[in-house]
Amino acid sequence: MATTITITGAGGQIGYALLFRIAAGDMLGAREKVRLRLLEIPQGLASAEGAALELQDGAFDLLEHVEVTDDPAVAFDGCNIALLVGARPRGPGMERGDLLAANAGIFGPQGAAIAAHAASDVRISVVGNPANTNALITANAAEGVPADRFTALTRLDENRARAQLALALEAPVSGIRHVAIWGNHSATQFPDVSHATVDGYPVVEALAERVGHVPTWLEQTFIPGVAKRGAEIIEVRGSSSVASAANATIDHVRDWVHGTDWTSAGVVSHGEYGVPDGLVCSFPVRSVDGRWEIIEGLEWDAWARQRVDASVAELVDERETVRSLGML
Ligand code: NAX
Repeated sequence: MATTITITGAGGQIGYALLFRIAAGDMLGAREKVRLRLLEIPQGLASAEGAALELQDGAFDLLEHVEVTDDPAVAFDGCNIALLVGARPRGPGMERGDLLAANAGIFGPQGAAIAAHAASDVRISVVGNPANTNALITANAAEGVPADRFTALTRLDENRARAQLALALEAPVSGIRHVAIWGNHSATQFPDVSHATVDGYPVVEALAERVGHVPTWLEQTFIPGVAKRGAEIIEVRGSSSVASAANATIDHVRDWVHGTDWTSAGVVSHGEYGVPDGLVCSFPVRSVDGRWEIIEGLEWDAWARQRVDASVAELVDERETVRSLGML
């Protein structure tokens, strides 16, 4: 049986970068057939339909079916994997509350449609920003779907962090492991190298031989470099991250389905590391038997604790804003 994958915002940039890699088997493997459901708003339908024509022209062996729709009930019918990419961007003069409210108006109904129509094993990955709080809203609206099925993408942040360390250490990125992203997918996130290794050797010790005073480098170069990489891409490229975001989405789902002993993802907190219950917060996670588990018992110093607390405070604030608007 094929896996049914719903991609919202499929007519947008990330959607275009995702579809062909999914059809080629990069996400679920070279033996798993896929059925794609492309959800768009009416203004985006033509672009999604064009992508569907190109998918036909790819003659992908694994691609069983493509459907384009603007109806969430059709898009999520029988869905096993939902990639929620389409979101409302911040427009001119829009306050943060307006942005959260506009997205609650998208992700709430999509959560309800997932609960009503998706397959019982559905897994949801929210890419559209603000990703963590959008995932929270989706989970809240999807009555009956277990909370552990909802995630927000922070894998792009982790990939960026590993790449920056590889550059600083002049080491292959494949040797850099156990980097963690904590908190919100925003400028407050905490990319944490305290448990990271390069070829099995502590990254912090390797950095000391390269960058001088490691805490200064982390504070002034590494953390802002990772957290603001999206803005750097916009400045250099003239457009936001697309292929790297699609790549991270594929990494995230592949590891969720096939397993990994360490990555980072926004998942629903049960109070781990003092993060308030119910928030969708990025943690270091492993995937075992198709389920994410938060990696517990990691030790932090006071500086790291304060960094995580600041990002978690932002998530609490976003949740309060959405609640005060009556949308949660
Ligand atoms: P685009 O503007 O190119 O595409 C978004 C698409 O979503 C549009 O085609 C639009 O018509 C559609 N859409 C809007 N509302 C919809 C709805 N209710 N149902 C279905 N489709 C809807 O943006 P793109 O560059 O593809 O980025 C998509 C989202 O990813 C943005 O919110 C962006 O901020 C976010 N990102 C998240 C990242 C992450 O790591 N979590 C990194 C990359 C990216 O910034």
